[in-house]
Amino acid sequence: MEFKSLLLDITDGIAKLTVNRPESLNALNAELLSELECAVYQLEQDSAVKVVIVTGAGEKAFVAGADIKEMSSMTPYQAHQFALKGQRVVLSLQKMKKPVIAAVNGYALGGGLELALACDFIYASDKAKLGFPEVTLGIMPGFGGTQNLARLVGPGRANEMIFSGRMISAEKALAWGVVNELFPAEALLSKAVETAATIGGTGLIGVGYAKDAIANGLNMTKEDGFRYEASLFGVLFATSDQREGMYAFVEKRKAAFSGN
Ligand code: DAK
Repeated sequence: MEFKSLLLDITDGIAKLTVNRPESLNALNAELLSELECAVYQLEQDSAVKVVIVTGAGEKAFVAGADIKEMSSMTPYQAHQFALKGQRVVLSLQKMKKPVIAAVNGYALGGGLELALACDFIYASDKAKLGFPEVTLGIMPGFGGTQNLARLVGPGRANEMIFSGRMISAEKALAWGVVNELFPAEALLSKAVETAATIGGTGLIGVGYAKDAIANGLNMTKEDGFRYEASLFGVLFATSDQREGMYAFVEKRKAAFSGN
């Protein structure tokens, strides 16, 4: 599918998905959300794609939120459809079996921060600013932000960010654990690609199952989480990757994983 507001580059198993509406600081309008929904589905199905990186075009913004100009004149029905679409995007991204890295190159606000939080982890530029300005618009986060942020940083910090609507600096986002690591803007993407390549060189069935265990385990008691982890661990012993990984170690060679 041809995209109007998304750029998609797939090189060496790494898909770089760039939100591309720099004139609106990459704000998410309904059309862009539809494109994101298609892109996520396409990337999940494409066996050539091992790892996904989500970023924003231009130097200023990752995504400055949902498109306020478009939202301002929505009917309740359109707003409902918009909300459902946005939630589908965030949920499908979050449920992807493949690892997804957000490279936050500038403002990540509202729905934009929610998009980043739906990824498996976030790298950011040291100039990035993150926040949930929704309350300043008379609304609240609605693409999973209240849930994902509170799980990541705890209720106190999530409450402060969401109730005040204030942006936090990249340094604070790092200190609070919203982002994993900061890089100078010009190095951000290459660092994300470097990590994506490291992940892409491993046994990706194991990575996918670990992602499943971490995400679903967070909603279980610890005991149930351990039990779930053990079942997934056992299933991996039915894969070629497990045999290849272990034989390669014993034979002192680099494993050649097939993803089977
Ligand atoms: N929407 C539309 N246009 C935007 C935009 C946005 N979110 N953010 C920036 N732009 C546009 C600006 O209007 C401007 O366009 P022109 O005036 O040139 O035509 C252009 O991008 C450049 O922006 P600025 O001139 O404002 O640039 P500055 O450097 O002065 O300021 C800024 C940068 C990021 C501080 C500022 O643009 C800003 O405050 N932007 C709005 C940020 C914001 O409030 N974001 C949150 C949006 S609310 C839902 C679930 C989720 C959501 C909604 C519903 N349901 C479940 C129902 C999500 C809501 C949100 O994300």
